[in-house]
Amino acid sequence: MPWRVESVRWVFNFLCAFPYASTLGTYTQKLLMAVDLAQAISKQQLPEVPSRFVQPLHRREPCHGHSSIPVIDLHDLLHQGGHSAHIAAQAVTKACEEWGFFQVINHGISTSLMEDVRRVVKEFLNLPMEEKMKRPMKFEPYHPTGYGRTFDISEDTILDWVDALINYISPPALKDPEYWPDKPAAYRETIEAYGAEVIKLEKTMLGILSKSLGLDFSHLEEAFGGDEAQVVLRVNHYPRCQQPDLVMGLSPHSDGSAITVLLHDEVEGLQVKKDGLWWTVKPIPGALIVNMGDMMQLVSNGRFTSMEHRAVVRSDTERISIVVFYAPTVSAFLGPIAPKGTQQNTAIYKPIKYGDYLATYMNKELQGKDRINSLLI
Ligand SMILES: O=C(O)CCC(=O)C(=O)O
Repeated sequence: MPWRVESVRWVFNFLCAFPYASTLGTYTQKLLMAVDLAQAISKQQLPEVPSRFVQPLHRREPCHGHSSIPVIDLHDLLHQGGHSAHIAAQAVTKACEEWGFFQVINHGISTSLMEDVRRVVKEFLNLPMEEKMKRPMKFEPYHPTGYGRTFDISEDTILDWVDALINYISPPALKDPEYWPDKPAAYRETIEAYGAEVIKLEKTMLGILSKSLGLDFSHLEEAFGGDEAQVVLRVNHYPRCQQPDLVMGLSPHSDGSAITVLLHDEVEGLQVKKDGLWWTVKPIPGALIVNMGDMMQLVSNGRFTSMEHRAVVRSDTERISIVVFYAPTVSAFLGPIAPKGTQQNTAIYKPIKYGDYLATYMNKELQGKDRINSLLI
C-alpha cells in the first residue's frame, strides 16, 4: 500500500475513533474499516484503485449489451381479478421460469413512498463517515447488520466496490433497532412503511408461484416460516470509481433469499447472466426489479431460476440500489416440494435447513451459483 494511503488511513482512523469509541462496543472493527470503505477511497481520488479491489481478468467477463428482461404490469392482478389477473399471473410464472428476473410496473407502491425511500437513503449516505460508522457492520454468522462491508472473508478476498447498509425489517426479534440509523430522522419510519409494502408485494408473488407449483396460495409463505420469515433491507452504495473496468460493484452471485425486490435509482449497473452471456438491465422509471432467490429454485426443483447477476460501477456517477430480501426463517427445512396430491420422485436438489444454507452463504466469497449448485444431487 502506498505510504500516502497508509498515512491517510492512520490519521483518519485516529481522528474518527474518539468521538464514538464507546458506542456499540465495536471499536476495533471501526478502526479497521473507516477509510477502507469504497466511498472513502472514492473521495481520495487516487490515480489507481487499491489492489484489494482489482479483479483478476478471468472475473471481468465482458457485457454483451442491454437485455430485455420481462416487464409485467401488475395492475389487473392487484386490482381486477378475473381473466386479466390470470394473464398477469401467467406472465409472472413464465418470467420466473425463463429469467428469474423481471420488472414490475403498477406494483401498488406509491411513487412518493419510493422517492421518500431514495431520499432518506441518500441523506444517510451523505452523512459524514463518523456518523455512519456509529453503526458499523456487525458480523454474526447469519445476520450481518449495520453499515460497512460484507463478504470480506479474509485478507485475500478481492473486495467489491460497494458499501452496504443492512437493516432487518422482520421478524421483530431480528430487527436490532440500535443498528438502524437515527439520522436522517425520517429513516426508520420511511423504511418501515416501505418494508411493509414490499412484504405485501413479495407475498403476492409467492402466492402466485405457489399456485403455479400446484400448491395452495399460502403454501410457500408458510414453508418459509410465515411471520418468522426474514425480511432484510440492503442498501448498496456504489461510489464513483476511477477505474471501473478493473473492479466489480457486486461479484456474480444468485441471491440466497426466496425472493428479492430491488428499488433502483435509474442508473444502469445491474447485469444478469443468461445463457452464459452478461446483459445490462435497463431500469424503467417507477418500476421495481423482482428476482428469484436460490430458495425458489430449490423448492420448485429447478423450475424457477435464481439467475446469476452482478453489479458494475461507473466513473461518471455513483449508483444506489435498495434491496429487500424475503428469506425463510433459519429453522425452515426446505427441499423440492411436490405438488398437492402427487409425489416428487425426481428431486434434483438435496433438502437443507435454511440456517445451514445461510451460514455457508454469508461466510464465503460470492461466486456465481456455487451455493445452490452444491445442493444438486
Ligand atoms: O445493485 C444491484 O443492482 C444488485 C444488488 C444485488 O444483487 C444484491 O444486493 O444482492
